[in-house]
Amino acid sequence: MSIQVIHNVRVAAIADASDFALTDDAVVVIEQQNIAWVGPIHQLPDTYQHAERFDGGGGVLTPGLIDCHTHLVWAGSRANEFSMRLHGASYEEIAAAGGGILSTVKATRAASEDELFDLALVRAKALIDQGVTEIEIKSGYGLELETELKQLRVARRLGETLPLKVHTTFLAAHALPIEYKDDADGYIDYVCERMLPAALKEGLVDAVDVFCERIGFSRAQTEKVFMTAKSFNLPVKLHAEQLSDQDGAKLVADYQGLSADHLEYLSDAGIAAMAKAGTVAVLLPGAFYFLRETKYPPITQLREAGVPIAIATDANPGSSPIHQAQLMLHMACTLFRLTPEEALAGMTVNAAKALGSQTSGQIKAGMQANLALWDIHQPAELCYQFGVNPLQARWFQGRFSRPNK
Ligand code: DI6
Ligand code: FE
Repeated sequence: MSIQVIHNVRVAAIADASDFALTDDAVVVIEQQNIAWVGPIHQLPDTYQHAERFDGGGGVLTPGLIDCHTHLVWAGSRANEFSMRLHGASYEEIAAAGGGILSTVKATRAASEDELFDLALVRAKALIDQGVTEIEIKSGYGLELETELKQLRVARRLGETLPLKVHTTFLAAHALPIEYKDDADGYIDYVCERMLPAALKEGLVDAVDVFCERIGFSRAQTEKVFMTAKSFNLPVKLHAEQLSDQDGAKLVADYQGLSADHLEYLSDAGIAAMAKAGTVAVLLPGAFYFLRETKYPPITQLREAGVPIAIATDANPGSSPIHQAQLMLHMACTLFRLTPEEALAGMTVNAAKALGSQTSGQIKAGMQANLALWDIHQPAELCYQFGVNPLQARWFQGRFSRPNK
């Protein structure tokens, strides 16, 4: 049996933001793909005394980071829009010139599956080299059957090719395609009756998401998608309260949703419903920053209500063109005033919760051996600085690798 003993590390086990035990001079034992034992070196059981050892050099060992909200698979570029905005064009003018989500849809439809794979591969590798071992990837730039399937196949292929666990999310209800202009209900019927069953039949769907917003889909349309998802026993999540309060967080909580994401306009009723259902609040500081939002998610109230908080990149071409996990830890602290412990719990234990994973996000016996070793002395350093990558090594399901720097 393959056994690895990592010694000379400080282990941040991260059970949650308030239970952030740091064990000095610790040892983690990996057997095959899983963590078999964690503790201080003087308690290491005899059976592991003579196993192969890896010297962690006194660095900090955390669970591998988990990015629980990304839109990683897309083609084209929105750099021109970025530039147009900085030259004074309004959002409407850009949309009228074929911009916005629909411009990414056009490019994604035109790209082959291999082209999409190559584009997404670079982004996924960037995350891996920053200590990410698990991500979620959404569809939503196809808005018609073939392209939604193509995006989800690429997401699955990334998980098969890379040392990375990939969770797929079906987000066909992301925007209204031109083919259904003025017929949002008709599009939702197409999503529920044709697209979701087809994607499910190919084994491409782990969860279902909707963009519930004035410029997305209504609460009633969202509920229709949720009812369909539930009829297939699929978990749901929601882009909720990003630009306005649509009462979406309460809706997704009522469907026992895994997470409600964004949440700048979240109400007290939404918080109470999420707390009751155990729905995770996924905060996306990259989108907040890039869109130059001024309204903050209600962090204090979420904390007081005991809602688990996760942090993710929201990597996408329109509102968060950022593939930097460590930067999100930093921004969670600087923009949202999370403590470093909360930020790290947000990209480990709580991100695992947001993905419905029971076997990742913490360092304890029985969990998968997804680990990141950092050349730092205290975990807060991961949040404090960015731009210098302190990742020394990572283990994915027990497999060791070093980052490309
Ligand atoms: N909310 C967002 O911020 C992104 N999608 C969503 O539902 C925007 C995606 C894009 O502009 O391409
Ligand atoms: Fe998003």
